[in-house]
Amino acid sequence: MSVSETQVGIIGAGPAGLVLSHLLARAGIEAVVLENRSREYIEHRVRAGVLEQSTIDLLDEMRLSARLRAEGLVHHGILIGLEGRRHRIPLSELTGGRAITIYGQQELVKDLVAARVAAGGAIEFEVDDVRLSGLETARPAIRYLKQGQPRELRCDFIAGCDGFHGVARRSIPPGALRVYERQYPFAWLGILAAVAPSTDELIYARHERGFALHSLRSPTVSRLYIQVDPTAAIADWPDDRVWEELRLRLGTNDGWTLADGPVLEKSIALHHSFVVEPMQHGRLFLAGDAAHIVPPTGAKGLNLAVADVRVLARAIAHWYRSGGTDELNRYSERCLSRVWRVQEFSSWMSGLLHRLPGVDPFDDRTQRARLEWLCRSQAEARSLAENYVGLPFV
Ligand code: FAS
Ligand code: PHB
Repeated sequence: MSVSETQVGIIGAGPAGLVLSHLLARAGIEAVVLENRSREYIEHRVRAGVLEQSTIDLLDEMRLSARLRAEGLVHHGILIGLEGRRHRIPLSELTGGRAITIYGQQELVKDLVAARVAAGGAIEFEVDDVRLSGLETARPAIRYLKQGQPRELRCDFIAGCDGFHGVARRSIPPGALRVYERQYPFAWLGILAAVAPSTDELIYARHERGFALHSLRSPTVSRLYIQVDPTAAIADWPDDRVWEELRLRLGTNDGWTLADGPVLEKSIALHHSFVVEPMQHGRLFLAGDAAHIVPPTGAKGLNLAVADVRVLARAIAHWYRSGGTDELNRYSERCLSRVWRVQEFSSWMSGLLHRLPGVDPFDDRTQRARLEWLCRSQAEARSLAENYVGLPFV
């Protein structure tokens, strides 16, 4: 068994693990990232697409935003579609100039991996059978297989950035965590299409046939979602049917048309809210989807992962500088205040815009009235805008 030593062992090369490895390197702290997929795979995995102002500001500060600034699309508003009408929420006007940037998660992952490798950072891809031990000791360890060979990485801290299905959270004794969970009675079928977007800003549409979202990735690539039943299968949704449904749900009374094109990727994502408390167990710190999942309606998952590791990197750097554990001990509490704010906002957005199966006519009317109020009340629109562009980091 080959044994190696480092300061921080990071499991997972998603946005959480990669941003953490960069933040620690900036603080002069050594880290090793262990990822069970190939570099090729993680750099092509289609997921998020909306980056909050705070995420952008942090990537600027870390000098990791060059391509994002060059190719990302800055949006100062979003559109709400309701019964054939569109209403614009002027995000920047309502938030003192803050904005969102559209940039594919896989593009960000590509940039973060390239910069880490170029700086000589350690990322091990295609590791297997990752196992954690000694979490309640001063030198926890991560055992794993690399090309079938057993390895052990000893460290001061382990960062569990391995997503919802990862091994880190499952390494914590069951009774040590409180789990909060909510399943939603709908899912999103998402497509990536090689067609110029038919809108300059995101369209969130509430429709009696169900929710629809027109997002985008570039001037030539669109990203679109429709609400489907959680039991739906990709085979039920041939491309033509998807485009037809998008046209119906995004349609307006003013003759706007949706251009279609070749579908590059199609996937179904269930809507799920999940939070574990605390986000720490001994020397193991959970961050991102390993600790919490939000429904994508608020476009928050990736941004919350970045917010967590910003707090974690500062707490770990404080420990190496001063030996103080105060910031480490407050890691969970500090992250969870943002996590619950975002959970509330994301489930509010989901409840506002989706058609609930078997909905009671009274609830249907109040949902519509809530949406109409959002389109009329500047206070309501400002509340959405503040949450959507992302609350400043504290
Ligand atoms: P990730 O899941 O991104 O990364 C975890 C990494 O750990 C992965 O690379 C995985 O391969 C690796 N790993 C897992 N188990 C391991 C093990 N045992 N050993 C080693 N490595 C392991 N969020 C938004 O904000 N906006 C959106 O539009 C949006 N759309 C989404 C669409 C889909 C289909 C999905 C699934 C999610 C979407 N999200 C969206 C949420 C998503 O972006 C996540 O919040 C984000 O990827 C979280 O980042 P991480 O916590 O780094 O987890
Ligand atoms: C996306 O562009 O993929 C996207 C945008 C907004 C959301 C979710 C996903 O709420």
